[in-house]
Amino acid sequence: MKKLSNFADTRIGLFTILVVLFWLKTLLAYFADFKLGVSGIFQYIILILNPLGTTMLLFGIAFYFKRSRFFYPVLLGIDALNTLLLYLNVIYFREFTDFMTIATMTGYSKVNQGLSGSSLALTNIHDLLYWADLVIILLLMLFRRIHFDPRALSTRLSFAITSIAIVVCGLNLMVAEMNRPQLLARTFDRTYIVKYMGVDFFTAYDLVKSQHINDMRKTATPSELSQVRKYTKSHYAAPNKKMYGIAKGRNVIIIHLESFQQFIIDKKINGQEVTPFLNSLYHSKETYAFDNFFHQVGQGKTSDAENMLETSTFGLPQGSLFATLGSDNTFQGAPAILKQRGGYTTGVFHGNVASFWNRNNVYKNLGYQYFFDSSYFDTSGDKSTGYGLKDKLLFANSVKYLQNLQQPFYVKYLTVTNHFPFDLDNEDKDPNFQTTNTGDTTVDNYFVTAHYLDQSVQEFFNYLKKTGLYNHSIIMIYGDHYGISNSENKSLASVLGKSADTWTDFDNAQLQRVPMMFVIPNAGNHGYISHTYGGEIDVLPTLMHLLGISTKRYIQFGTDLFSSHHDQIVAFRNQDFVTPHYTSVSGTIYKNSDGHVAKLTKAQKKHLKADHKHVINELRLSDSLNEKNLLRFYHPKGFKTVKPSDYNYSGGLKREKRIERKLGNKSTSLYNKNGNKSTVSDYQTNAPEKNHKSTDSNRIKITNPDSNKGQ
Ligand code: GP9
Ligand code: MN
Repeated sequence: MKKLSNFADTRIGLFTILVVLFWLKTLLAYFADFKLGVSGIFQYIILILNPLGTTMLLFGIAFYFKRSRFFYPVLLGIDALNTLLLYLNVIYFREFTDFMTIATMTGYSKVNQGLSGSSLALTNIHDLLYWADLVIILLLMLFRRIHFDPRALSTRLSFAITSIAIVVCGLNLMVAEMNRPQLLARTFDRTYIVKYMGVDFFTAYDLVKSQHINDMRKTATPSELSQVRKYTKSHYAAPNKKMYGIAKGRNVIIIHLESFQQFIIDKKINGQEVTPFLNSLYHSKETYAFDNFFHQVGQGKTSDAENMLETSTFGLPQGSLFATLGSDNTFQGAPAILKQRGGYTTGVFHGNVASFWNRNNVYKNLGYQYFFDSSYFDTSGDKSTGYGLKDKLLFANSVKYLQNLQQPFYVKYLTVTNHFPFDLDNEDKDPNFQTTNTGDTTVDNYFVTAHYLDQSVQEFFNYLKKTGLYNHSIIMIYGDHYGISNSENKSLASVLGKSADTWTDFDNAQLQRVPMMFVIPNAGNHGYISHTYGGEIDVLPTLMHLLGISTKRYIQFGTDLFSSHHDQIVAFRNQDFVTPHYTSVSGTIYKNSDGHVAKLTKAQKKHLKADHKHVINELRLSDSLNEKNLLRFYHPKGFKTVKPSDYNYSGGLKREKRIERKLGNKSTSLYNKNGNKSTVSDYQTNAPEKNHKSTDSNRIKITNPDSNKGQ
């Protein structure tokens, strides 16, 4: 004890004690308060070590204050402020299962998630531990048990401490990026950054990012908006009269096929179709399908696809628009427009945590009324894989929420099981399906999870048919992006009847096709497979026109796929592009018909140059719109600006039932239309986990907050 107090009497000693105590407090937060979804020994090691670097760096600032009367207050002041930051995050996390951004702290965020009075009710007895060390140290100083050390550390030594701290932070970042490549570039989830780098690092990172965004936005002017508007106006494609309104008033059911590429459609392996059900839809007369439809995502992957599909603006050149701008951006997207113009009720079903891709905030800005995330489902035991609830269970367990939604509804199902690394428990594998044997497990597994996804969709369709929802709906099915990355495409070559030796960038680009189908039952059976070239940016105007809602007044970068004026130049996020005849990859032009580098005439060259310019221009204008948040200056006729504070995703089912009661016999929910009888028993799934007892351990860690969100 004596030794310890002697130690505390030196500056370096007190510094060390405070660093260790703060480290322990952070670990307390990590293990008792935050749910970080840590899995594997490696992640635990990173988690335990990550507070050290930043704490040393911050507390070490005090050493540059040589005089005692500055050194001690600065050291304790930094400790107190850092404790406050940690503690506010603890409270915030208890309420929102998320971390505080600079925008939320400064009240700048449009999503009203400041700490409210009720947050005080979220305090816990162990919270005392966050403050106890500071109080004790202060008391010991007051009672002169800890003496002030007049000997300052030399500047050189202070600098050495700072340098060591920076090296520790650097190592931390390196190890984190090894375990989770592109952690910072993509910002999947704030939880991930805290898990790998700690709260201080996250806050500093967020500060830099928000500063950058603020700078861009401050200088934005309405005249920049008019440039964008001029472009989208001139680019507008009037609807095809034959298609306009053919799905008017119907429910919209969107099925997002995770990582699903077009080449799986109609693919046979060992004589067996990989996705027999989706194939049958693809060829059905009820379906309008597109076989030259490309994904256009950047680093934001799923979230970029969601953004394009629902706002018809591009994702960002770097990172995910949802994650970086989505908390504050003004959107004029599908959920709000359909609600305002078609009386739609809007919702999302997704078996992952709400914070992934910042959806918990973005959906409010999009105007989504319901978000059934993993907290609404039992994801325990073998019910989930890496990204959440298995697809069969997501569909099956969603209907208890779906059936109480007022019709027409606009709902989106985000599947997850067919996601890299395409792991599936043996119990979910179809014993009759034999996959490829390429020697590349990613490729071989991909077909297995795709097969599983196909069955999941089929089970859901059976339910839709059984309950009659089918005939009153338009079901839109699409793949969000590639599942097999370019680096693995060569393993795929033989499966596609090609050779790995002659594989080129052209082949990579062609593989970016994803399915796009509009299933419109009971509407004349005029469906067909269209060869029109298009991409995710084109979906919103296409869908709106099918629903009989004109798009002329909105700022949308895509054009209706059915329109004779549709723009068939498909831009990729990196400025490569595909047209019906040519494919441009890093400046090289390939001819689609034979895949060879094109020999172009002068006139063709000129034409393709113009196409490239067009691509650069639309991406630039879309970036300007989103980065500067220009839609805040745009007020299309009749559009009421979305107020995110109107939305709260807890207690969804209760809310649905309250609305049903209020509407009485005017209620249009399936449940009420079905004579107030649940349709849950109409759902048939062969998912083996369905009746498994829930276990307390989430085998694959996805956070399932024991919040009040469930019904
Ligand atoms: C996670 C899921 C996957 O919630 O949407 O996102 P991805 O990794 O495909 O972008
Ligand atoms: Mn995805």
